[in-house]
Amino acid sequence: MGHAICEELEAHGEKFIVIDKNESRTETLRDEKFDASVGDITDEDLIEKISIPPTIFVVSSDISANISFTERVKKQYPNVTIFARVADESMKKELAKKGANYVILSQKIVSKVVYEKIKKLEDSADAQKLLRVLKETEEKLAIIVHDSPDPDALASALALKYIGNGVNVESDILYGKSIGHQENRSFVNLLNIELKKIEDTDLDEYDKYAFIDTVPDANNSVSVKPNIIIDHHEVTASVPYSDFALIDANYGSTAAIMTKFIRELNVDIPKEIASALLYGIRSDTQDFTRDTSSADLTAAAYLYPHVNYELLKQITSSVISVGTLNVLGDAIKNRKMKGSYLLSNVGFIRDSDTLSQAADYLLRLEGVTTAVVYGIIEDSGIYISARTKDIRVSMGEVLKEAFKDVGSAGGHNGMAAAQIPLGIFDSIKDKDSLIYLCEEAVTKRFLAAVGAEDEK
Ligand SMILES: [Mn+2]
Repeated sequence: MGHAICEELEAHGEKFIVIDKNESRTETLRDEKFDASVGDITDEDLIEKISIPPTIFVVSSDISANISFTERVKKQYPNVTIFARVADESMKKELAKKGANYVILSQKIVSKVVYEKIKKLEDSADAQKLLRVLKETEEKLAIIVHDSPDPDALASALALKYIGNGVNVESDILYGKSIGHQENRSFVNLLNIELKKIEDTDLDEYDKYAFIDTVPDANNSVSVKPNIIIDHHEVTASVPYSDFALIDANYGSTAAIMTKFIRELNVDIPKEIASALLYGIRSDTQDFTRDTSSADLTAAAYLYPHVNYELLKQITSSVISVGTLNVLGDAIKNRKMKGSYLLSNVGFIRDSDTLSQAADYLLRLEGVTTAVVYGIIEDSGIYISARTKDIRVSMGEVLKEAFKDVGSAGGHNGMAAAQIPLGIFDSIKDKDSLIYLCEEAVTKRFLAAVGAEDEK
């Protein structure tokens, strides 16, 4: 029976260890590349010898040994989930009394069913753990989103605030810089999302900090010890320890992760939250066309019946601002082509969100596979936004390669952004010279990074 379970877990890519008292069987398991070691569950010290995982299958053929082992584990580790094997129905009760969460009748074992049960259990364990950490908040929780929060970040923050409210935890949503994109602004206004700017808040007012759709030290302007981190971006640098972390790049959006929590916690979902989350999923996955996982689709399907469509429509049909239109105009006018690379310098701008919209737009131009739009924000830095249709390159990696030694960069395969502080151009006071030098620096570094400097 143990072997069937191993195969099932292996097939799902789960990590596990096998303990068997029979040495030659352990050998065989190792030959099959399972992580197996010799150990006997009747050995009173076994629990001390192995590190106890969150889920254990106790499926030896010695039923009374299964029962006593279950009892011993549960005494020391009441939170461990145990699947234990019994011989017949009559022993089910006894095992349940000893603390087994699930009882497997040897003749009825269907490993697939068992696996599905664990998966559900693990999932709800995540949501329960999040709730436990939230409940530990004594003063107030700070929910920190990235500097220029997008609908995914804001919807997810809203959902966390809502889950917190349910257990009497007060929280504020904090952001660093600006909400530039007009769609994001109307998202905030229509949903009445209350936001605080980090520079206007005293971070000491809070005793717990949650990072949502971002991780500490990435694209946000705070350095506090995180308690909660929920994100779906690929993280390359090490993330500081937190009481609760779910960072999973398999999700196309953080909103899908938050939807999963709401489902698992079995709480009602208000229409505004459902609408916000659905909008977040749709915008991060570009209407399910980019980095979409089945989890995003499942979450969306769950949200649909709870959504306020009128509200969604209002957000989507928001008007384009004059500022954005001007940047778009400049981006079109100043575009330069190098092979299928389009680069456009839009000069001085007020907010960096307009760059990504311009890059998105220019990517639609015939013959363009990659669009890079950049501009300068006074007293701040050079902002660069890049988009590509070329599936062979990762824009995130390209921008890192190009600008990491003079600034910061990051992103996904198809889209990325970078920033260069103006410090290096400090001595240049004349705006036109600055625009020229910025163009030279960005173009040269970008083309070198993609290996296109000599292409004409
Ligand atoms: Mn996101």
